[in-house]
Amino acid sequence: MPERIVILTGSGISAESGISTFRDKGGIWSKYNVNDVATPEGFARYPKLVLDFYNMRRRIHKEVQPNPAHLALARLEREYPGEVLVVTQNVDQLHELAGTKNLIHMHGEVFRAWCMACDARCDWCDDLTPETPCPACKQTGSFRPNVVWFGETPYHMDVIADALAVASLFVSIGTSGTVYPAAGFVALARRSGARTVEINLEVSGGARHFDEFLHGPAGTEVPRFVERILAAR
Ligand code: BJW
Repeated sequence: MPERIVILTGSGISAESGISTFRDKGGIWSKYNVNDVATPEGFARYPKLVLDFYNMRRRIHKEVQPNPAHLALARLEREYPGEVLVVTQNVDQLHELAGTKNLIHMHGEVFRAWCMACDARCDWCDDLTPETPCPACKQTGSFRPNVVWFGETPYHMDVIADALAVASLFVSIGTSGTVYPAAGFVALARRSGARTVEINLEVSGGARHFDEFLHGPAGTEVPRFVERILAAR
């Protein structure tokens, strides 16, 4: 029976590429009110503020490159004989740029847009304003970044649940374990019999559910961990 690995990544994996995390000192939520910029209610109240926030994020994300942690996960997928699924909470493109193929963006993607009026989704690299019409239905005011805000349902939960139920190894990298449902994945995987490993600068909210902790920067610890898995197979 081939081994199945599920890897959950959070903003910490992209920190060494130059993307801010959310809750660390100086992180995004220390500069922006989460209720204003990351909820449907915030978008209804302050559409320009929210779209400008994501325009700024999109511009930063255009400039960054994958770091050794993203590259190591892509190598793991290429060289590991079993199945490797990366579930990222990140809206950046760094896993794709590194070469990862079996990838789920559970919180959406900043380079895609979604029309809440007609449900069309499309790639989107430019700035958005409240006057930007949806290319499909031409309506304005409902066209927004295709990201998952608080109170909205993350993407592909059924596929993720199936993968967690059969995982033999679950690895969490660079996430604080404070946002659900992602924060609950480790407990689900462990209940299904998976070995659980955390890679982080500090102990996360789900610490008690992990069998092993690798504390250090993802750019150093992930390549080392991948090397170990590939050597042991
Ligand atoms: C390094 C490092 C380095 C740094 N190397 N490591 C009460 C109880 C339970 C749940 C709820 C509740 N009230 C409401 C809820 C639900 C709510 C929730 O979880 N709230 C909590 C805050 C309490 N969740 C939701 O609403 C979600 N939807 C939902 O639950 O729907 C219901 C449903 C569930 C299941 C099935 C079906 C339906 C939606 C959550 C949406 C989150 N959205 C955001 C914004 C996305 C778009 C964008 O990017 O702008 O997602 S918020 C933000 O947090 C973003 C992230 O993906 C997410 C997680 O953050 P992350 O990545 O963990 O970042 P940090 O900053 O927290 O941590 C960084 C970590 O990296 C730290 O640990 C550092 O140590 C580490 N680090 N440098 C290694 N170099």
